[in-house]
Amino acid sequence: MESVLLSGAATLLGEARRVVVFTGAGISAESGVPTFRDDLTGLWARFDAQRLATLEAFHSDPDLVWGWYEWRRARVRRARPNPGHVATAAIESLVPDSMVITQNVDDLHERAGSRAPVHLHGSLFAPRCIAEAAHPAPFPGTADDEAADPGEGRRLPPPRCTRCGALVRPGVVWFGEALPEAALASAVKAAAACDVLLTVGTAGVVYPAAEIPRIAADSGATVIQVNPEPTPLDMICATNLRGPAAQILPALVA
Ligand code: BJW
Repeated sequence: MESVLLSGAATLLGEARRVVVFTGAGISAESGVPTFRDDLTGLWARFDAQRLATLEAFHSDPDLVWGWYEWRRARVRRARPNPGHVATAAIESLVPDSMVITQNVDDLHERAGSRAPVHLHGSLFAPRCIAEAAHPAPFPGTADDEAADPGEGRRLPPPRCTRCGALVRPGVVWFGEALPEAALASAVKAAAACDVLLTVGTAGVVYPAAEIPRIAADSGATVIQVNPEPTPLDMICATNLRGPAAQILPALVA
């Protein structure tokens, strides 16, 4: 990558007063957490999203879905934040008016020191009762439990809610489900008000999350992208830094 692009982006970031860092699965790739859409290693290259990441799938085969998410949760527990997560937390320290908005369901931003990342697609660590209207909060007792790792492709029966006996489901946002209202509202507000939005490691194809960088661009912010591959967001970005997040983000804050 041309160092002039990198130093120009670092200058823009250094001069910004309000920064949003918008992240996707690519930022956790170098921690060993698989992305979704990368050709050979992406989860959707190996697993059927319709059978695993929809409410219908959970209703029809809860043990398959719960087992798959427990396997993923165990993988994330074993992973460690990488220099990209650490640099993101450093941006938050350098720019007090900043926000990390992530589509990721892992907790690597938190473990790297980010203050309160906004999770647009929920969390692997906040399972909840499927009778959501009755129990909207994370399921008590499961959030911090040591996960049993059932192994790849193994079934595991989900626990039952201790209050009503209904099944407990993963606390993530599946296809066709609404994003958490407060998280989406604060993300939209921050995107519309920032000077610089850094979009990192996302294919930018899942909506409404993919609107976030577009809202920033439409509101006059400079959008900088970090991704080894081109994405549909290229055209709204002032700078496209092609490369892995764990190398480029530390160089941006050095
Ligand atoms: C690196 C790197 C390195 C690699 N460094 N980079 C047609 C048009 C528009 C919308 C729709 C449509 N048809 C259906 C929809 C709606 C649908 C949608 O967007 N579908 C599209 C796929 C077409 N959206 C929804 O269903 C959403 N809900 C909704 O619309 O609700 C409406 C509603 C309103 C009111 C009431 C009820 C309903 C919900 C979307 C939920 C997404 N869920 C998932 C799974 C979460 C749980 C789980 O983890 O299992 O979220 S899908 C998956 O995609 C996950 C991710 O957060 C999300 C985004 O993926 P991301 O992060 O971009 O990852 P990848 O793998 O795609 O890309 C990785 C990138 O990293 C690549 O670019 C690499 O190059 C790069 N990379 N290594 C930096 N080292």
